[in-house]
Amino acid sequence: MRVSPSSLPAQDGRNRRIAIVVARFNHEITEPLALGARRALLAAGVAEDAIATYHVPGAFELPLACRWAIECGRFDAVVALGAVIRGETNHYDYVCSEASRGIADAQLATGVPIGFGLLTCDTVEQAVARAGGSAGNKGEDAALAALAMLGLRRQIDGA
Ligand code: INI
Repeated sequence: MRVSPSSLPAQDGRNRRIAIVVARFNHEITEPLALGARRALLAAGVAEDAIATYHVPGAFELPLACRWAIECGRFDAVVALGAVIRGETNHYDYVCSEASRGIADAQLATGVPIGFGLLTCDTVEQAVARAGGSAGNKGEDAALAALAMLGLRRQIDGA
C-alpha cells in the first residue's frame, strides 16, 4: 500500500496563502510537480490568487528562496519542489543533503511549514514515476503536507 499525504483526510486550504518554490533544473520533472502542487492546493480550497510560484535555478537554491518567501510575510506556508538525479559525480550528494538540510533549517528557524517535494532519485525513470507517473505526484503530496501542518498548528493552538 502506498502511504502518502494523499491518503490522509482532505485538507482545508481556505484562506491560506501559499508559495510554491520550484527548481528549473530537471524542469521536465519539476514542472509536473509544480502543476500537481497547484492542483492539490486549488482542490483543497486555496484561492487561485493566493498561490504564487517562484523559480530558482536548482535544488541548491531552494532553501534561500523558501526563506525569502517566508520572510516577506505574505505566505502561511511554502512548498519546495525539485528533482536531484544521481549522476556520475558526488555533486548529487552535496546538492541533496544541502537542499534537504536547508529546507528543514528554514522551517524550524521560522516556524512556517515547508512541504518537502524534493525528489532524490537514482534514475530519470524513478523521477518520472514520482512526478505524476506510477508512484503518484510528490508535488501534490508536498502541498497537502504543508496544508496538513497548518491545520495541525491550528489544532495545537486550540484556535
Ligand atoms: N540541481 C538540481 O535541482 N538537480 C540536480 O540533479 C542537480 N545536479 O545533478 O547537479 C542540480 N545541480 C545544480 C544546483 O542545484 C545549483 O543550481 C548549482 O550548483 C548552482 O548553484
